[in-house]
Amino acid sequence: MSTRAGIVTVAGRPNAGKSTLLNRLVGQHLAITSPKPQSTRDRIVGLRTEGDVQMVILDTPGLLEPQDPLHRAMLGAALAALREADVIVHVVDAARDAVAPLAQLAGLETPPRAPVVLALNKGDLVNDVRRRALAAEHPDAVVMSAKTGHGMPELLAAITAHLPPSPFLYPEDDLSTQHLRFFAREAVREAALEQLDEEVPHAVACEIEEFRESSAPVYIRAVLHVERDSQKRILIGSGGQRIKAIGQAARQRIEVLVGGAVYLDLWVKVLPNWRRNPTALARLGYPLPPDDTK
Ligand SMILES: Nc1nc2c(ncn2[C@@H]2O[C@H](COP(=O)(O)OP(=O)(O)O)[C@@H](O)[C@H]2O)c(=O)[nH]1
Ligand SMILES: [Mg+2]
Repeated sequence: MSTRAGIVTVAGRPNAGKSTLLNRLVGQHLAITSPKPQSTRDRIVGLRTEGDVQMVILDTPGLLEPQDPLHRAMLGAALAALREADVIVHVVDAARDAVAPLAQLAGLETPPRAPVVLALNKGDLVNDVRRRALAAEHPDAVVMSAKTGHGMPELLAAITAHLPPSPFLYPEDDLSTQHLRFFAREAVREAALEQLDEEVPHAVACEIEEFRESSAPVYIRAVLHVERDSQKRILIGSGGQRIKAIGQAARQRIEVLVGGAVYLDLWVKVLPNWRRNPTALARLGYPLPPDDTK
């Protein structure tokens, strides 16, 4: 049997539905999805193996003009994933955004090297008239919905057509190349994101200080870092209610990922201005790109 395999980078503006698409392609909730923008901060790797095709899917932070060093790290991660791609899936929120060239969104002088499949997402939110207009205007695009699964066969076929012949790169049963520890961090961050409003979610980072997979229940000590005391108080909530709710939701998610009981020891600490501090960014998993000169 001749197989195909390669790197499929999912890119686009914030909130287009990239992480929802990664989760659908993998068949498991690996990446944080949220109506709040900028929930994805670094690249998430998902694997999809079906029949004779293996996709190494890279979910990326949304392409946007960086406002601070954290954003520069996020953009750097997205651009690196574009450079690695065999195929790029450019996800557009068809209900909200106009279709702009990916190079323009990414601030690139030349288009990316890899072929681009245009995925007009949130098709479930557009009416038939607009759907027909979109299809006429972008005949090569796939109108789809990462939420409902509509259009997935067409999208998979369009991606597969660009994948090179190659042996599989990872074991067929693997869902990711990243470790549970990474996804535990993301699960805690996702639970925090859901419980917080306004600007606070952007100031939250999670660090897994200890991950003892061999103990039963699995023992995890996690710290939620915020930038200011006022944010710490919000995160803890009156009588510790909010942090308790975050911990409970996060634990349940991690238990699905590890397939067993988890003890989550969750702390909140202030790490002043971490979003602007290159050393703190690197420690929290968001290193600035090597060519960052600002
Ligand atoms: N109605 C609808 N909502 C979607 C679809 N795909 C994603 N969303 C929602 O759009 C928001 C942003 O999704 P997310 O995957 O986090 O976007 P990302 O920032 O591009 O990764 C979330 O609230 C998703 O539930 C879709 O096909 N239809
Ligand atoms: Mg995302």
